[in-house]
Parts: sequence; structure tokens; C-alpha cells
Amino acid sequence: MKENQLLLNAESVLQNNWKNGFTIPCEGLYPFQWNWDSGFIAIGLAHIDLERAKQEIKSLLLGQWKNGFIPHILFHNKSDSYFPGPEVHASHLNAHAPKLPTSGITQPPVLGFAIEAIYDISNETEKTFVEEVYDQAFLLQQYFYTQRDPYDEGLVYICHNWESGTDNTPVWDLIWKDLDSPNYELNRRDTQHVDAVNRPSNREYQHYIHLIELFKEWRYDDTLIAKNCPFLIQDPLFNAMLIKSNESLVRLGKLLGKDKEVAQLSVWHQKAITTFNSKLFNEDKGAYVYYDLRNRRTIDYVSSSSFAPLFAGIATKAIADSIIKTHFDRGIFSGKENELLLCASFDPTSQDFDPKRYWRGPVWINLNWIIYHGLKRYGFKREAEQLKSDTLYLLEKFGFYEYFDPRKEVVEGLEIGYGGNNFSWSAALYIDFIKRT
Ligand code: 9WN
Repeated sequence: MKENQLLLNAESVLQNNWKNGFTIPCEGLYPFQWNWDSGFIAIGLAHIDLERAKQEIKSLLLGQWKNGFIPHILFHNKSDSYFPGPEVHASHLNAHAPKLPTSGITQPPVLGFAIEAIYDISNETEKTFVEEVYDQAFLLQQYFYTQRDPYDEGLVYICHNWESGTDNTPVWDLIWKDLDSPNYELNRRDTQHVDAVNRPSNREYQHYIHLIELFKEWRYDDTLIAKNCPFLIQDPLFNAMLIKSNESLVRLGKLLGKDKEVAQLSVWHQKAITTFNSKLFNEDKGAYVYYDLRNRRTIDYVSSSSFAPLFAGIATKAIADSIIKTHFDRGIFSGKENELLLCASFDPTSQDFDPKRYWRGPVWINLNWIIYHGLKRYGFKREAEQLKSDTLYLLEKFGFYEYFDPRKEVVEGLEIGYGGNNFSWSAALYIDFIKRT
């Protein structure tokens, strides 16, 4: 399909998913406002409608809790097409929560760099907008570094797989293995919208709900969660997004004369980068991996999250070189014969790799966007171009699906992508790929 036509299609996906103030990720499947989706969506919107881009962010900020926390779902509207809804999450149990019902868990903090992108895409005309939202974005960084870093390391934890954004990556299997979650009756809706082979299993969902039930017993209290939660992970993608947002907010803060904030962000930033490299880089794997804070062990699995730190400038030149050598261009994620499209969401050589199932193998457009910018940042031009052309190939062949099979041979014979169709961040980031890079 021609680029112009596809741009028009992308715009209409975003238009149809716009609900008067915010954009849902996908009709039916995800009918509310999601946190990190909104960041990516706002970046795409900034190219076609700055007012809507700004409104997207402002609507997200309506869900901010008094302690700075921003939840992963905001229930501005009613819908019974999604499980678990507001009554399961029950955010009112926490005294910091706003009147607006939200979830009580968060998602990768893309807010800071999304605001910076809007500012840049506007040709630096949107300083007033940055001024309006800056303090709330700073509060979010402050929440993470003061409430989610119990050993004061500069790395924050996530306490639920939904917080990672990469919900059923095989990394979490290790945690579920030791968890005796009840056999809840589930009222799943996702499998009514899309093929169940593309989605997490029922047993996995029982673990997801079990954690939420524990949090409710603890009224979403961070201290109790840090002390007792069986899922307490320092995740490379999540921390990389937080660090990238530090960097963006330092730049924007200088512009606004926010000296105190800039000084504090810079302290968090430096410390985070130092610990990130010493704790999460795994030489044997040639990639960043995960740390399980609850069980005090490294989980040395490699996923597309392992490459996100390039985007935030965390890697030294030597680390970046070793990532590229091991994983790209006839490396593990490209395949020996370059038979894989970049970038699978999980190690394609692992026995847990599943090219059709959600975050266990398929290509996701937001991770591709993050990794693309990381590769460019370190001057890996060829690899960046490969990643971009694989991304555009998938979107041009199938349209704006949620995720895609990474096997070139299989993709040739397929007619559709996986998961939801008319998926907002696939459309939004397509626009950004075409217009900005
Ligand atoms: C739970 C909305 C979200 C994305 C996540 C993606 C998926 C939700 C779900 O959809 O997760 O948050 O119900 O499966 O994994 O990254 O933000 O698009």
C-alpha cells in the first residue's frame, strides 16, 4: 500500500479510537485509557493534531494519585468489554487515589519523553504546554525513586507483570512456578475479541488476579507491597523508560528554569545509570537482563526489553557493541540466516519462544520504535535501517495490528497480523516513523 494511503489509514484509526479527550488502544479489546499507550499515541497525534496530543496527556494526568503515581488504566468511561474492570481494581482502597476510578498498578513511565517529543514535533512552540504538565511529570519520577527503590540503588521495582507492559513474557514463568494462586473463576473478555492462541493462558490470568487481590488486602500500600509481594522485579525496559524520562525532563526543566527539579533529576539519573550497568548487564548473554528483588537472583533471560536501554543512553560503547554483535545481523534476534524480522519480543533460541503468543515472541511496534531510536543514538545506522524497514514492511503488509509473527517465511504466507486490529500505538508510531525519522 502507498505511504500516503497508509498515513490516512493511521489517522483514521486514531480518529476512530478517540473518545473525546483520550484515545483507547483498541475498540472492544482495550476500551479505556492506558498509560504507556497514551504516551506513544500522543507522539503520533502531535504530527496530525497538536491539540489532541496535548489533551491525551492532560487526560492521563487526571488519573495521577496524590503521591505522584500514575495508574496503568484510567476508567473515564464505562464498558463491559474488558476484564478486569474498575470494580476488580478498586483503586478507592488507597487514600492517594483520585475520585476517577483507576487501576492501582502502573506501566512503563514514558510520560517525560512523550512530553519532550510533543515539544520537539511542535517545533518548540509548545512551551506553555510543557509548563502546564512539567510538575506532574516530575512528581511521577519522584514517586518511583522514593517509593519503589527500597535499597536506594537507583533502580525501581515493578510488582505486577502488567506493570512491565510485556505481560506474559516467559521471564515471569519463573515467578508463577512458585506461586500457589487460587483457581479463580475468570470472566475473561479478551479471548472473545481475539484468538486465544495469541493471548496468555487462564492459569497465567489467575496469577495476575491473585496479585491484584493481594494488593487490595494491602490497600495498595507501597511499603506492604515492597515487604510482601512475591513479584518484585527490576525490569530493564521499565527502568530504561524512567531514565529516558529523567533525561527529557532535565532538558525541559532547564528550558523552564526549574533548577531544583533539574538538580534532583540529575542525581537520580546518574545513580540509575551506574547501577543499571553494574547490576543488569549480563556479559554472557551480551544483553541487559532482569533482577528478581524478592528472591535476590538475576533472571538472565533476553527479551526485546533487553535492548531498550540503548534508547536511554545507558549503555557504554563497549556494551552497545556487544549487544549488536550478539543479537543483530546474523545474531540471536536476526537469526543465523537473517531469517527473522526485527525484533522478536523474546529470545528466539529459547524453548519458551512462541512466535504467535503476545509477549512470548511476536514483534511489537512500540518496542521496535524504542530500539530503533536506541540504535540510531549509538550510530548503528545499518541495524537501525533494517529495523525500520522490517517495521514498515509489517505495517504495510497487514495494517495496524497489535503484534506480528517474526518469522519471515511464515509472514509471507499470512494475511493478517495478531491480536487486535486498528491498534492505536501501531498507527501512531507509524506516523512518527514516516514523518520524523
Ligand atoms: C493489560 C493496552 C495494553 C498494553 C500492554 C499490553 C496489553 C493489557 C491486557 O494491552 O495489556 O494492561 O489486558 O492484556 O500487553 O502493553 O499497554 O494496549
